Amino acid sequence: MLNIAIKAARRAGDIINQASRNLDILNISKKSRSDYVSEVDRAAEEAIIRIVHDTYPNHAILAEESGISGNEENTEYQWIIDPLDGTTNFLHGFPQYSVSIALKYKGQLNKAVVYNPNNNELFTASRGGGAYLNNQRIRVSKRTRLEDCLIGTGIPFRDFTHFEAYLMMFKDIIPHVAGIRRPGSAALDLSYVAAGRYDGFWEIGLAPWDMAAGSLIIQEAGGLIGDLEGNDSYLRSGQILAGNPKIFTQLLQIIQPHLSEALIENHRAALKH
Ligand code: 2AM
Ligand code: CA
Repeated sequence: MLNIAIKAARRAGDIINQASRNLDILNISKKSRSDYVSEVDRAAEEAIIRIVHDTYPNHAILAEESGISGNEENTEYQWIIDPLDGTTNFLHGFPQYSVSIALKYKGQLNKAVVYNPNNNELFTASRGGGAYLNNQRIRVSKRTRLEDCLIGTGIPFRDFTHFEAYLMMFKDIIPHVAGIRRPGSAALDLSYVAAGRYDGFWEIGLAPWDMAAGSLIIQEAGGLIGDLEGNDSYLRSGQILAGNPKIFTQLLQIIQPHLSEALIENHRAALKH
């Protein structure tokens, strides 16, 4: 099943690479403010779904552009697909975007692929089988002092409900760390935590397809991932904190005082589901 996910991610990557050579002739539409979709997102998604369905016609699918498809009744196998994570970067020719494909089995993430078609980096994981970058085992960083750490984040761009709380976290984290980065593809950000390039990451307002694959890759690389209270509602709440175990705990302590009522309520509602 991981092989099918890899095949689908590479095919989508080929479509994206080809289109990146002719960005000026692309058809682009806006889903909402600051939220763009191009014909490339759609073509890449169709290619992925076709490859998955050719082999597993009975599986359920949740994909960013087409939503739920396939056999919705199948509660055992569900594919979670983001055909192009970082569309805004892609449209600007800014080479930081990826294809993200995860497979849930009986409600648990089981396989994951994040593929960067710009540099051919392929991050993969299978539950219990470890995490890999281009077939080499990866692990989260060993840094323990926050002041030595490089931390990734995502700045709100569409939904500003939690903007004030986010800015308070940002303000409080900056003086404690070596540096902050905001590259713009959450799936790659999470993979970078797994590879030890970042020591931690946080964001508010992500969708399940942004996080599903990256979160298994982090866990299989020995990292921790949770919502901003450290619990496991993140795939539903969209609030996410990740890191090596030591840094996860230290970031949690800085973030906790800034959790607004709205964020706590959002997280409680997600836990109830
Ligand atoms: P997308 O390209 O699949 O929509 C990071 O903040 C996440 O938000 C990205 O993974 C990206 O996923 C999404 N995103 C959408 N529009 C964005 C924008 N204008 N700036 C940054 N991230 C954006
Ligand atoms: Ca995305």
